[in-house]
Amino acid sequence: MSRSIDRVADAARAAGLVIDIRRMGESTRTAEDAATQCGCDVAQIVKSLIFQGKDSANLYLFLVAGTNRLDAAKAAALAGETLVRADPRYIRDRTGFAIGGVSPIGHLVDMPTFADRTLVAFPVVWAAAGAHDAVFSAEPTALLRAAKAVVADIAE
Ligand code: 5CA
Repeated sequence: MSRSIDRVADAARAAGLVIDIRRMGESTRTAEDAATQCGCDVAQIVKSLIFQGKDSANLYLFLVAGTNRLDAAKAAALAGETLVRADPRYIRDRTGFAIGGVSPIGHLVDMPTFADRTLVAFPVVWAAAGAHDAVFSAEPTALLRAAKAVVADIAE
């Protein structure tokens, strides 16, 4: 297993979240790809979107249901500053995950985390596990607790 996947497994264990990380052997880079591989609705895929403060460069993690779009104004209000999409290399350096494999848990650094409240309605959700073909499923409330996410209205 890659170090990135190991970090996800370690973070889950530390949070008391029991997960089964699966390497699908096919791309799970996008929510659509992941839903195809997991055999679930796209809405049940947790997108892990990293934004940064326009001036501060602080990173923020937004966990968004696969069919929803992050509302920029709501996200900025929660962060308390104007946000811009983070640069892929900066994301990799600071989180330890490449885009397409960014997990909700196991980042190199802690960052304020906010979660789309529509996720909690599902019995199970699927999220990236640190690689382009790695995913895990979890009960959403338990996952969001492990991610230390503030559950909020963040979708458009
Ligand atoms: N593995 C899947 C879900 S399990 C996954 O990681 N999906 S994702 O939505 O969390 O990650 C892809 C997201 O990365 C895209 O929705 C997009 O918001 C973001 N992204 C894609 N390209 C870039 C880029 N060049 N710079 C910053 N963010 C990007």
